[in-house]
Amino acid sequence: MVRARVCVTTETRWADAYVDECWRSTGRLCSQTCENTPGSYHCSCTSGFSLGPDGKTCQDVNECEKKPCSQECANTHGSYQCYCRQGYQLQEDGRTCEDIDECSQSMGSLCAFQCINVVGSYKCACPPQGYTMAANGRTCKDVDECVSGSHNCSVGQSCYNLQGSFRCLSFHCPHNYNRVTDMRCERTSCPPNSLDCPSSPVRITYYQLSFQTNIIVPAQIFRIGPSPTYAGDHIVIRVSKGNEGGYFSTRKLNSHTGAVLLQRQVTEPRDFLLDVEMKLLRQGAVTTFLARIYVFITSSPK
Ligand SMILES: [Ca+2]
Ligand SMILES: [Ca+2]
Repeated sequence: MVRARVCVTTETRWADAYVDECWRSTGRLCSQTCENTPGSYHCSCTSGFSLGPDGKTCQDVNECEKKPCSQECANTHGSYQCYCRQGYQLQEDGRTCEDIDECSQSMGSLCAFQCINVVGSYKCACPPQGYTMAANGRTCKDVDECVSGSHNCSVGQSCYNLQGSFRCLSFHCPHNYNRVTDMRCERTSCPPNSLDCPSSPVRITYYQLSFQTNIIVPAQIFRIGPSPTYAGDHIVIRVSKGNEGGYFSTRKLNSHTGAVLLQRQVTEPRDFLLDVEMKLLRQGAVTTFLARIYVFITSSPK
């Protein structure tokens, strides 16, 4: 019995000297981590927290005060999160925001003509001449130079607007023709004994047509026929000038209507001036009419 009592006393003394406050305390001494030390203890906090003035409470550290993010910082309990503004993306370091190259990511769908990457955003551009940016900021619309007055046509010329450009056209009437309207010349009466005059066109009419490159061919682009028509009318049409490349052909739709077709694909913008001659056989007489047709092939709209 005596030996046992001595043993207990010794054990108690040892425990008094090396008491572990962290384990012995019924209440929590530290809000997070308690570390026992010889004769005492101290509290510590995990990353993102700092020990408060009372030496036991851990308080959230507002990391954003040290500005760790290149753009936006949001403090969270025990940590923080970086955010980027629109047009930027967070890098792998979790802090740095870098510009998004919208142009290369969108595969050309953002802008109709040209996409230009800028820091934090992007912008669309139009060809330097002939187009302006539409209100949507994405597509380009043709400038109508003839309406805006930015054309350089002379007083005697007509301005004709095209996608991305314009043309100044002159409509001349040959010397034995009268100008009836801006676009029409009519032959004066033939001098007696003239051989050429009766077979020359009684009327020359100008037309302008415009198409985009690479339209599907064959495409009927023009119709011609007498007006009014009479029973028994018969016409013969041909392209008498301007079809050196064989781009055009004619077709008779019925006895008094002919058509001009674009039969060969035009891949590059170019201008044509076609003379389409129609001979009308009516009551035994032949009369010639001439349609002088400007055909403008423009590049596809941007
Ligand atoms: Ca950008
Ligand atoms: Ca134009």
